[in-house]
Amino acid sequence: MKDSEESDAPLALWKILIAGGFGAGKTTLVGAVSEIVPLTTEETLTQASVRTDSVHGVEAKTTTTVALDFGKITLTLQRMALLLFGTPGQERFWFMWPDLAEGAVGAIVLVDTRRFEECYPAVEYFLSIGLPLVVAVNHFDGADRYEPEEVHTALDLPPGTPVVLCDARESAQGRQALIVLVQHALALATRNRPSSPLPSLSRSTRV
Ligand SMILES: Nc1nc2c(ncn2[C@@H]2O[C@H](COP(=O)(O)OP(=O)(O)OP(=O)(O)O)[C@@H](O)[C@H]2O)c(=O)[nH]1
Ligand SMILES: [Mg+2]
Repeated sequence: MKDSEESDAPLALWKILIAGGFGAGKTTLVGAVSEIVPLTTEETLTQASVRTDSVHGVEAKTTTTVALDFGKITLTLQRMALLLFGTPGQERFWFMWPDLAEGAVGAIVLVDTRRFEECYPAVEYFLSIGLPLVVAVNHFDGADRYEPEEVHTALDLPPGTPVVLCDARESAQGRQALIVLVQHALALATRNRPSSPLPSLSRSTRV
């Protein structure tokens, strides 16, 4: 391997969760930013599931994630590769969250402002396990628009928790939200444990 290739190689490989309520845009975000063809586990929402899967507010939705989404993105400047795990949004699949959170360094929680309450369980869960999180506000067409500060207050987030605006369909916006999460996780790790590095799936490894 040439020296230049070695110096360009990502130093760290982090596991990141993309979470949020049902239909908030998790699968869309993973697909928009991933540099590999994303793995998806979409199943059709059928008439039989109507009582279980409320599509109120997302009536155009025809499929839902039943296990996870998976993608990958390299942040060249940060010399970091992120493995993205999109979580399932529906309550009947929440039992998977602890397994998906295993080894994760941070989480993006997507918020659909038409249905704020849908994101509460994910926010509460990540706060309860001490996982750094960034709230990404995905303004759907026709939805009321909110400033990040208003969302921060509405969700009663701990001081310092970043809130960003992010159209999940726009790769650049998803990427920026991930960079904010990386910076936030690094800042928290430095503050809480100045001498110990953040966990990494693979350090000094070419991915
Ligand atoms: N207008 C608009 N539509 C969006 C946006 N983000 C996602 N969508 C659409 O909303 C629908 C739901 O998006 P998904 O990515 O499937 O949502 P999800 O959070 O993965 O849903 P579950 O896995 O079922 O919880 C899709 O049809 C997307 O194209 C957005 O920012 N604006
Ligand atoms: Mg999904």
